[in-house]
Amino acid sequence: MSSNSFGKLFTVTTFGESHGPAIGCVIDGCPPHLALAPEEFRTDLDRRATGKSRYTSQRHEADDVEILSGVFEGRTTGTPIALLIRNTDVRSKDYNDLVDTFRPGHADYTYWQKYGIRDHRGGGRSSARETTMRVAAAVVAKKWLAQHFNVRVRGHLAQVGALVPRTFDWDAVDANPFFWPDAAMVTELENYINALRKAGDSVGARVTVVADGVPPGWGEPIYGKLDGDLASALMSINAVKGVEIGAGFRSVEQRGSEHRDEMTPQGFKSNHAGGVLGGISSGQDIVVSLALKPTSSITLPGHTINIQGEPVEVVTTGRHDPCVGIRATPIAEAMLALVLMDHCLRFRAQCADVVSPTPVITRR
Ligand code: EPS
Repeated sequence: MSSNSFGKLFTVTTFGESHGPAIGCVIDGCPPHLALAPEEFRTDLDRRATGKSRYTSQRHEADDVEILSGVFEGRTTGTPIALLIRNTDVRSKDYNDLVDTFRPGHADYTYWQKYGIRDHRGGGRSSARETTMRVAAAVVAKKWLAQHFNVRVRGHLAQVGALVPRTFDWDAVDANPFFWPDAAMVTELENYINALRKAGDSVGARVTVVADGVPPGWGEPIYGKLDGDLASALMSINAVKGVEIGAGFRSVEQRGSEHRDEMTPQGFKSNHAGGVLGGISSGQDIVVSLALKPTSSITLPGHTINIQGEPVEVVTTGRHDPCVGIRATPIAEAMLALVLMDHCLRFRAQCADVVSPTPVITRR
């Protein structure tokens, strides 16, 4: 009932709370013989972490991964891989005023109404801290997919408030704290976020993730559609309010003559489908965008109620992100990689020996 696991053949279960002793995950179904060491988690966990720039929450977590099981002499064994990260920088007193008050726009109210009990410290289980384990699990998936299929999963911030990149360069993305693809705009972005923080407010964002190298055939035709599972996985990230595959909502204004991705022996002429046709990968890039809402924890006073249902004013103090979208790129990449890994294994289970007479046409 609690839905802390996802995936069918490559399953990931996460556990832990933001201010508890530790967070962790169990990955089940990972193929054996993949070399895996604790240091390999460092790069992606650092890309996702708080406190790496002035533009995110100043909580400084060590994010050191302990591999508790599933790896023997540096290789996965095919048994469940348990990963643990101990929380090292909790400051629970920031949450003392929230014991019986619900932050508007937050999960405080719904958790309380559903369970009648909640860990108010750091948002407990509803905190973005949980996404650390998704990123850790995806390190395993990304590595296996790259080794076996040359699949590469990348992402970037595509919009912050009204700001959109004016140029695009993948090389710029990891060279600034925003995962922003237009290096010339980074100062503008810095000023924008600084002003926002000063005003005690927050803003929404758009993140785009892309996987290349995915062969045709991954995904299932009806209830296990690749795009359906991607939408579900990406929507499960904190603060996500919308997911688009390919042209997404732009499809509304398109004509069929524009949207259909015409095919030639040399390849597809466009990729409005975002690499998925009929729920199954086409061999084109998988392209997914997500809309993240503005952080609800802001220092501007707002109206809310307490657990008695009385009106109160709330001001959220503590170490919050003025734009959660800034840190969402590695998390979105992780969910894309995890869904692809699961569908890759599902494809192998049913269709690995299918031979198509038609050559795979080149990706666009
Ligand atoms: C978060 C609030 C902040 C962030 C946290 C997510 O936590 P705290 O109030 O305990 O400082 O730092 O993010 C992380 C710790 C993380 O690793 O992503 C929230 O309300 O979701």
